[in-house]
Amino acid sequence: MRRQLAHLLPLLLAACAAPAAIRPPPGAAEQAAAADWSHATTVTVTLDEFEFTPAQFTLHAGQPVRLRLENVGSRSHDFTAPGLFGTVALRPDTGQASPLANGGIVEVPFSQTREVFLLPMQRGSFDFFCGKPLHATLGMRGRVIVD
Ligand SMILES: [Cu+2]
Repeated sequence: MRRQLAHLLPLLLAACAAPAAIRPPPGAAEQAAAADWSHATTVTVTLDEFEFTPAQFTLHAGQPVRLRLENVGSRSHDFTAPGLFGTVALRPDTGQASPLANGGIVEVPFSQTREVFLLPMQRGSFDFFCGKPLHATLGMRGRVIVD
């Protein structure tokens, strides 16, 4: 038994270290390729201690968006939204910066800005929060409505 645990331990540690990747929704690649990204609407969300501004905003299904995440605070924050990112098409050149590979988390170091170009594909209400310890409890949470 002890031997078996020793074999499993590295696997368990690896699973804890890296957030699970999120699969893009069916048809995302085709929608991303067909979208007119040059007409993406810019939506800016600021991250600060300890709030998102705005804490609620609306996106429109089928309309490309440039989501600008500006950290204006003095600590590192993130924008964690696995539910939202699991229902969008990302601009094809997103590559390494894809929040899908990182479990739906966009890290935003302090005084920096991150941009994600996305095309909402599913109407609904999606919660987001900051995953840094206690930040969500202190107020860093919000909601995206896709209509
Ligand atoms: Cu935070």
